[in-house]
Order: sequence, then structure tokens, then C-alpha cells
Amino acid sequence: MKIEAFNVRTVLVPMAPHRSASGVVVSSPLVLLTIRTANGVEGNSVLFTYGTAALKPCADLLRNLEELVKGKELAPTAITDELYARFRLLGTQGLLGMAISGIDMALWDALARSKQMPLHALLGGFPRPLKYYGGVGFDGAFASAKAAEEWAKRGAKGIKAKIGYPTLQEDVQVIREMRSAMGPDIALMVDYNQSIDPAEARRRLAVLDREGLEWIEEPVVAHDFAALVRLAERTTTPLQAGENWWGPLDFRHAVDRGVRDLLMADVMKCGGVTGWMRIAAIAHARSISLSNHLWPEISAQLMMVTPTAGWFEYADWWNPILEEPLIVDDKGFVNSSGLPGSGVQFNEEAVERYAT
Ligand code: SMN
Ligand code: MG
Repeated sequence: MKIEAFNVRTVLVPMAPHRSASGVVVSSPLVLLTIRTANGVEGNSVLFTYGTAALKPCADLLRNLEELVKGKELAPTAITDELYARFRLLGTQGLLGMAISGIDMALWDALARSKQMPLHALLGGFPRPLKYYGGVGFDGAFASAKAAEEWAKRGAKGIKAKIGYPTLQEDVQVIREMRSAMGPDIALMVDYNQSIDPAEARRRLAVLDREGLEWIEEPVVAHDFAALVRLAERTTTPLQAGENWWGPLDFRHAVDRGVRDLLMADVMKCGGVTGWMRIAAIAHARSISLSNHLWPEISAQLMMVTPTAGWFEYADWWNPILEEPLIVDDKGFVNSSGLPGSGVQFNEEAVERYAT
């Protein structure tokens, strides 16, 4: 089955502003990639550029990569490895890493659809329910508590707050008000989004350690593995990291360096399905829990075949452009839609409405 063409579109999906200590997302700028094969099977993927500045460059890059993939057999792993090898001189982080991951996701989607199987089944797994947590923005104690209460009402088993406020006292206040709004039985995670330096992190984490948190995420810049290891040595609460690492080699470097509490992979940065499966093997060999970062539909497929799968991060931001978004039950679990492929089927009317 040969690859025939790419179709690359861009949309801006409206959403309630989502703040973090490292910036605010006011709408989702998405590049939608569809790869068509010669016998008519298509595969889709979504790339999220965080802000609009990178939206068109990312789409252009994908269009320019089409000629390297067109005419090849639909063999996702082989094509992805070839693309990484082809760009050794330029480097495969940033937009290029996102583009290759997006191509990989769309190729795997097409392959699973061609076999009429959900992706998890193609990868050898069962459709099992995944325990999820919902996210709360960097909106201060009052709004964070309100949002936590809403997630709790929906049945979420965990809730993650953005922190990294100007003072430690504000971080603690957000945590305590959320805790009193959501009750004692739901897990509470916090995410600094890389916003403090190692010395400040040492000071803050020593205090947060007494708050009964499920994890503390990305306190310092994502690639400062040495600082993460030093912090983990002093902190009882597990540290979470990985959403900004660029593929299996970054994960290997982090784990080799001693970053070993909890891992989180972002399927658009880590090399798509191909990268994820290799990272899942690293996590498995070390008995480290692996979670997803966003990309709910395809990540659910991958978490179902991840031996050390941990908490599932759920978000509904991109639901407006999907035909069948992931199903969330009121018991705190997400379930696969059972669609063939990765679960990413575009709602064409919505795509037209939000086109840029
Ligand atoms: C995150 C970052 C930016 C946008 C959405 C979510 C994040 C997370 O760090 O862990 O969910
Ligand atoms: Mg995060």
C-alpha cells in the first residue's frame, strides 16, 4: 500500500484561556495532517503549536516533507527512522521533531485503519479503561478551587493544578483551597511548567512535601536532569517530567542520569507512536510509571499497550474538531471509542468553521 499525498490544514479552535507559569494558551492552534494512501485509506494526526507564531511554519514544513514520504510503502517505523536519519545535520528537535512525530502518528493511524483495527489492537493490546486526571489553569486560589470542584463532580480521580506563583505562600494556598474543594479522596498533582530555578525549587519543594501531593511536575527547566536528580533526593513526593523531551534518546539520558520517579511523554514531541513504544520499553525495563501529555485520543491507544501506564491526562480542548472524541465515564475512567485507527477522525464542518 503506497503513500499518495499529504493534506495539511490549519485551524484555531476556541477554548477558555488555559494559563500556566510559563504562558497562556487562549485558543488551540492546530495543524491537521491527513495522509492518503493509493487505495484510499487515510490516516490523521493533530499537531499543537501552543501559539500562532509557529502554526504556518509547522504546516509549511509538513508540506515540504511530503515529497520525502510520497510513493513509499506504508511502513511507519521504517519511514520515521528514515526521516530522523535524513535530518541529522539540521537536527530533529523543535518544529522538525513535531512534524516527524505528526507524520508517524498519521501513518500508524492509516495502517490501523487499513486493517480495520483500533491502534491498541494493532499494537497487541486490550481496550482497557484508564484512570484519568483533569487539569486546572494558573488562575489563582479561588478559580483553581472552583475548577477542582467541577472536575470532582465529573468523577475525575485526580486533578492537576498549575502553580509557580510569585510566592510559595500562594502555591500553598492554591493547593489547600483545591484540596478543601475536592475532598480527601482525589489525587492532587501540581505542575510548575519549568518556572523556578533549582535553589527556589529546593526551598518550595521542601514545604510542598507536607501537602500529600501525588506528584510535583517540571519544577525546573526540562533538560536540567542534574537538578531534577538533586531535587528528587531531597523530596518524598515523586517528581514528574518528560513532556518536553525529544524522543527515546532524551528519555534514556534522563533515566541514565538518575531521573527515575515518574515519566510523561508527549506523543507530538517524542517521535509519535514509534517513539512512544521505545520510551514505554525504557520505562518498563526500569519499572517507572509512564503517563501521557495531552493528545487524549491517540495517547489512550498507547497507554493501553504501555506496561507501566500510570495516570492518564485528559483534556477536551480539541473535541470540537473531532467526530468521536474520547469517552469519559463518571467513575473517573476514559474508554476507547473502538474506532479503527488512533481515534482521530475530523469533523469536516468544524474544521471548515475554524480554518485559518
Ligand atoms: C501543559 C502545558 C501547556 C498546555 C497544556 C498543558 C502541561 C501539562 O504542562 O502537563 O498538561
Ligand atoms: Mg506539564
